[in-house]
Amino acid sequence: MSNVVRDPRPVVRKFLARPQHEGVGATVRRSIGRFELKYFDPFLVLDEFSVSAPAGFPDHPHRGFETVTYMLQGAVRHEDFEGHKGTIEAGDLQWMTAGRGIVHSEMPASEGTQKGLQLWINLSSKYKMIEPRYQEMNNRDIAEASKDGVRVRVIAGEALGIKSPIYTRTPTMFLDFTLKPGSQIRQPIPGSWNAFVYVLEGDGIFGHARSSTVSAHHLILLGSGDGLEAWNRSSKPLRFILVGGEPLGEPVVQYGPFVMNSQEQIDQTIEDYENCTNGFEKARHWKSDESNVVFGY
Ligand code: FJE
Ligand code: FE
Repeated sequence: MSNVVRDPRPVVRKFLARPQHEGVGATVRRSIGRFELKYFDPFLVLDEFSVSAPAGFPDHPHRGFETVTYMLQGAVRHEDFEGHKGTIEAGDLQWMTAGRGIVHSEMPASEGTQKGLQLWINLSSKYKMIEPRYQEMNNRDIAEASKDGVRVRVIAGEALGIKSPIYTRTPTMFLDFTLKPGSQIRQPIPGSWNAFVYVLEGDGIFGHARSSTVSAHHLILLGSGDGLEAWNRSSKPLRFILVGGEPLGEPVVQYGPFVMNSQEQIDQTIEDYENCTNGFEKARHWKSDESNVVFGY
């Protein structure tokens, strides 16, 4: 990928992600996936979540897409129906390809408020029924580069000459930028991809030097061009994620945590989940450890 940005992408839409209730007692700021922005191909959901015990996301299924969990503060304990379990701590990444089916729980793992981002990336029709797969990285293993007041953590894709080892079944870039006051970036993005920025902290200028300021909890969609230009002209650090992905251009039929291409496939999925078939076999006798603790049985 060329390192030059000749045709910066403009900001075409802006959304404030207000808190809403999800899971059991949890709060999410949902930007993609809400009514005004149901789908931004290939992205289905972007949640900035906040959970404190005993709230959380107890036993639930997924099929047909990937969930990417990137922790910002605290920790979440994850456990699935195949016995895969672990704790995702601040700075850690879990890239889960649900494929034909995962049933799992995602619950707070420590005291206080656990915060993070969860992104749902759609899978192409030919990969919706693949075997589930996890790619996990600890905070210290995520590649980081710093230059001229800019720090980038490369979750997926490439930035400042550094590449992430994460394999993206749907071609995706996911970069976590922190800009010191007075600094700026130019980041190439493949021309045919959809791309957005979500601001985590501080105030930034995106797209063009004379654009208006964007503050925390805002999502901005980028228009066409070959990259992102962004500036921090404030007196505090600016932190945001830049995410881009190759659009699938396929029909999307969603029923909660099941995302397929047709209503028939959704009906089949509901049947598979109810009957524990076609990938949901192990759900028959499974219950997370957490569900015993939380509900006391
Ligand atoms: C889900 C409602 C949900 N955002 N962010 C319905 F809340 C969920 C779900 C999550 C979720 C989990 C974490 Cl750890 C972080 C999240 C939604 O689990 F899957 C459905 N279907
Ligand atoms: Fe989940």
